[in-house]
Amino acid sequence: MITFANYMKVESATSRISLSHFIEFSLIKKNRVMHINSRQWWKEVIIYQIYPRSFKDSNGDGIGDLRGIISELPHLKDLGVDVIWLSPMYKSPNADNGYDISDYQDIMTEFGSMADFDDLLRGVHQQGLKLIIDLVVNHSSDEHHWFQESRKSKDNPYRDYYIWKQPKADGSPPNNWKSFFSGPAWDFDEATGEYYLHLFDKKQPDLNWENPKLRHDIYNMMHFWLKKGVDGFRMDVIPFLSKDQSFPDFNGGLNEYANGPRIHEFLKEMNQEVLSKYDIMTVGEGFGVSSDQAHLYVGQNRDELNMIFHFEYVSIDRDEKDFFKYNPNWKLSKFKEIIARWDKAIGQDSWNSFYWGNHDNPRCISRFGNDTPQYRTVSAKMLAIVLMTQRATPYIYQGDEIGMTNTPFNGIEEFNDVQVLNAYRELVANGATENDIEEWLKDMRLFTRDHARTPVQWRNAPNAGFTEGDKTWLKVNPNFKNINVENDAQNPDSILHFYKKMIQFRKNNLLLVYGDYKDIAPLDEKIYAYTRTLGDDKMLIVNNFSDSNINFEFEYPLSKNQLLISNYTQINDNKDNILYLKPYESRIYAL
Ligand code: ISL
Ligand code: CA
Repeated sequence: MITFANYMKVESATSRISLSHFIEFSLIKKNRVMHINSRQWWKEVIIYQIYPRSFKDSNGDGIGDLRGIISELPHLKDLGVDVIWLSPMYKSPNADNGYDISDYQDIMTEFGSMADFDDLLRGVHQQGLKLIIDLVVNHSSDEHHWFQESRKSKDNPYRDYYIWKQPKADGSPPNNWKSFFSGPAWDFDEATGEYYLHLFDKKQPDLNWENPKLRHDIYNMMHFWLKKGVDGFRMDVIPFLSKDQSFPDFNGGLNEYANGPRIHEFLKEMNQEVLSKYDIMTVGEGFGVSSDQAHLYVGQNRDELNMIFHFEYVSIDRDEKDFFKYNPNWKLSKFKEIIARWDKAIGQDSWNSFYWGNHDNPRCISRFGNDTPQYRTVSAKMLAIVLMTQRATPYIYQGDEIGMTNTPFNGIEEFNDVQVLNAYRELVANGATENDIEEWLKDMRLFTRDHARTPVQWRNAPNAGFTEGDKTWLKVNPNFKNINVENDAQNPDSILHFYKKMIQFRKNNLLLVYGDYKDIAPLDEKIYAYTRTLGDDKMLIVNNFSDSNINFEFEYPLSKNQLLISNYTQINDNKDNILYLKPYESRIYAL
């Protein structure tokens, strides 16, 4: 196997590159000059998401915490990632595991103290890494003092920090909006006789972004964290901040809350007041943002966000009408159409992100790969190749680097997620039979967010070495005896070592960051094949997304010494221009 030796050493991805937007950066490569428009550090990094509750417990209470993360920073350094995104670590009563914040400038008791956070940030920076934190400002907790005040009286100074409305004449809610976590999005509050809006749990009241005082307080809070030195934000359900002030009835689509009339005004204001003053990165959770709308959020001349996570390809196996129903008919061609359409929409003056999973989705190997013992390792490696060869910033979700899989959840008592528990309560309240519940549980077992939240499997030890205590807040996947970090670290052919290799491979090849993307077999239902091109350099990436052997015909014959990476140790020789691909085989060629 050859390395891409003809590439000059590029600057380390995290090194600071000019802030200005239309900088043209020249790379001298051999005797040619390669021009890369708008080179930015946040396009060149690899990001790793930590869900603190499930990452590592330091004090034996069965709940992950900040000191646990500190103890595993060497694992992340060794893996080779550049940036850590930390899911919420703020003070919270945990109705939604920290996505319900009761104090934006304090730390969740179970996770530690502000001193622990400062140590974590220092430790991250000492390792040469960066830390971005979650910004959850569509809603707060109902236990936030703003809401405690707000609900007291109609003339309380904090009343307008939230969205209060009169009941309809018959006493019913102001409109038909539904909560993502079951039931109406409105809750009646006896004290003042009005409803408040909550798009998520009733313990997550929506903040009123129409109120300039609220916006100002949020900006100050952001300055507080940025002055500490955090390197950016992942912004929770950011397209939801602005609401149509006529509060019209909706047809029930999940996307209808997104892209409200003032969203871009708010984001521009946030950028001007806060973001533009620091060398940081931002990624918005782009729920409900279509490829046509993407550039409005992330266009380089828009002064809003650097990139968003879109939902289209990660939702491809879900029923269009029911988010929690499996769509057995999803097609690889559709997946590829989505990737290509977004690539085009992003164009040369915006930027994109790519992720196979996060704390809201089942494990990617179980969805897009194959989690049977025979194919888990190769398919996980194939997904790593795809992740590291997209024209987008790659995000690795904790545990994916060792190929963690979905967990067998059985009865309702094994689930934890508010989304599942609320839905269950609603079913029971509506008189569902045991059979109805069993049917519904089938979908939950496929799609529950709990799959992503089981403790990270560190060792073949009680509770997977996640905790020294005798219990964990959510069950440990029973496959931890084989699937764990220690095992993978010892085995040179492991998924973990492959991730390390792919991370370095991406970092050594700016082509993989900036090169043009072209799908060369868009209609194939088993093969995902594309090229990346930068100047005179070109790579071909071929992936077999099926469990069968496939003969893939390329334009012309490829020789063995053009092969840069493969996820199999033994590969079949090509014959003429035919590649004989094994199940889930993935190869990268230099063209
Ligand atoms: O997770 C989902 C489906 O499985 C989505 O409906 C999810 O609620 C949506 O993507 C918004 O997610 C974000 O905001 C929520 C929080 O529960 C999620 O964890 C967070 O990523 C409310 O803050
Ligand atoms: Ca703990």
